[in-house]
Amino acid sequence: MSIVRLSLVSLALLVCAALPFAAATAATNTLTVTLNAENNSGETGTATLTQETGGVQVVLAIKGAPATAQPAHIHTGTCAELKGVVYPLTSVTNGSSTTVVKGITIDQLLKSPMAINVHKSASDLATYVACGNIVASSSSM
Ligand SMILES: [Cu+2]
Repeated sequence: MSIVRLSLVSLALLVCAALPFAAATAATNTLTVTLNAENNSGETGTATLTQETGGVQVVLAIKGAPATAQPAHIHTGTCAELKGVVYPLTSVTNGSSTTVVKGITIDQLLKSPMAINVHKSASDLATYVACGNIVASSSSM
């Protein structure tokens, strides 16, 4: 009898303790990253990240982009100091690109500095035409 009562109290405490934790760690389902022009490219746009079951869908929409394929990646670091490529994205063609990066979550991308950048062309990777830092938006907090 007293053991049952104690168990119920423990259970109630456990639920009370878990609820605020669950609310504070709600998964990020969507995130919009603003892509700013670099090197006077005139290319600006957005990257829309959507959490799917098996990964993150990344949709790039860029104004002022040429028909020529422009390589795009998720890099570690920031636009001010880009580091290595961690996830290649589908090259941007006529301003659009859609990729599902498998096996990751948006929250994982937010844990350390990362940025999405677009290169001028496959033959001129050194010239960046657009970049945006992956940071949490205020609406998702
Ligand atoms: Cu890159």
